[in-house]
Amino acid sequence: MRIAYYSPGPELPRRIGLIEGTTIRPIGPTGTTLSIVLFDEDPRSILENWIADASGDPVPLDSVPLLAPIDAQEVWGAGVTYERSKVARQEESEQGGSFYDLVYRAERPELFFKATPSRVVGPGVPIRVRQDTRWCVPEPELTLVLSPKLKVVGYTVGNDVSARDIEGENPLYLPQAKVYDACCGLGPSITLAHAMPPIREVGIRLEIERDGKSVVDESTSLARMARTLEELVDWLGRENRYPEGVFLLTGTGIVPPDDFSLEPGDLVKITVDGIGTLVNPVVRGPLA
Ligand code: DO4
Ligand code: MG
Repeated sequence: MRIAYYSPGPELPRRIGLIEGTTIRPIGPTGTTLSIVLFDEDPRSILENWIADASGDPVPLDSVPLLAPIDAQEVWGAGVTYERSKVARQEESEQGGSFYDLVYRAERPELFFKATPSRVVGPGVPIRVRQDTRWCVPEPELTLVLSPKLKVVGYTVGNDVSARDIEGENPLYLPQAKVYDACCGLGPSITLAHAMPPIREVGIRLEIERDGKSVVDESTSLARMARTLEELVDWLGRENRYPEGVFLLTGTGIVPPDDFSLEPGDLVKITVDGIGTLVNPVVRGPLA
């Protein structure tokens, strides 16, 4: 079962839709929110009830804009959860290298605040390269959609856009490398937990096109993650509550070659098995 936020037309409020093949149809009352689904003890049942009662017609998926599947939730990230990420950080950081090795092996994972909903962009909306970086990469990450009680309600695709030169200069600059306007892509939809393939078999692919040509095409699998999703969620919930639910990006296992940096005009495509492909163009410069 895949759901998404979409815009049914200009001036109309966003709706939650059920994706069925190449169509989407509205479910739930107008004005309902993802928070309402997440608050429910049994999100699957609430959606199944809405589906049973749905009276709106399905429309072709490509005829309506899908929106970022978030409303009031915080977005957090886990880091250095794959060996590839650990090695890349050690290479980019002259003095902080050992911190990454330590955190890769430590019981406590790296968890960081990534974005408020207003800093998140949805499918087709540009992600931004900071104006003060020369080395910026997308990070394709399986993303957990968690209820206020930290139950995994579903999964979406996340892009933890990061400035490698800023975080490499000094690990204390991490928040500036990671958190700024349009620093995070989410979407295109949420696959409910019961409908996902077995998690360790899930593949993640990162494709980047420049001037219509493929310049990056790399894949990994959740089997390569050095931690379990359960332990990441457990640590996320220590000493923090998330009254609206929370998104957790679970770390990147793909890092483009060191001579690669995103440029304006690039197209970033991230595919996660069982969810779909999140596509975002890239911009740099002041916000519109
Ligand atoms: O420590 C830097 C951030 C790591 C990260 O975002 C990742 O591994 O995905
Ligand atoms: Mg990351």
